[in-house]
Amino acid sequence: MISVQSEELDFPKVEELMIPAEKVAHVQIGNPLDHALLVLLKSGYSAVPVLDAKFKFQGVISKSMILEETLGIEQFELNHLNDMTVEKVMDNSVPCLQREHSMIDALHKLIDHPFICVANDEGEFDGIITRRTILKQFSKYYHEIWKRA
Ligand code: 4BW
Repeated sequence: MISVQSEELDFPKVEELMIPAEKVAHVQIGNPLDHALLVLLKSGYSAVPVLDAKFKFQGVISKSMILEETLGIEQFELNHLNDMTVEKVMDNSVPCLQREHSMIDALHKLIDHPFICVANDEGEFDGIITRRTILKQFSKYYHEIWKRA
């Protein structure tokens, strides 16, 4: 059994681990769904942040949310995609973090979400923190602690 004092671990802040806004694929709240689907397919991500025209964080949209919306009674009705906007299908109840939060705050939220958006006091989008980053960080700690034991 390895024991470690929590004060021995210096957990980084979200701002040290996040992917900055300029490297994050996103869509705008007023975009038609066909555009959003194109962004998701081209970027290769299953979900991306939704921003408004002032770059404020509004929610998250995923491929499955869009496909679910196009599912008619018997078939996918893809021709309806340009009649609807991102706002209609996005999830606006997802949590958000600020740059000053600790990695542990991110860890708790990343249990239920693959990524968490980071925004400032005014709600302006700063970037995302992903499950991959946190797992990599914990793997690093684990090996450091193991070496010290
Ligand atoms: O294009 C990719 N490059 C790399 N290096 N890894 C990728 C890429 N696409 C997917 N992955 C891997 C990552 O490990 O597959 C995981 C799941 O991807 P997802 O969810 O289902 O598209 C990735 O895990 P992650 O890095 O922890 O990312 C979690 C989620 O965060 C992704 C995606 O929804 C979002 N995301 C990550 N980087 C993003 C992004 N969204 C927009 N822009 C980015 N740059």
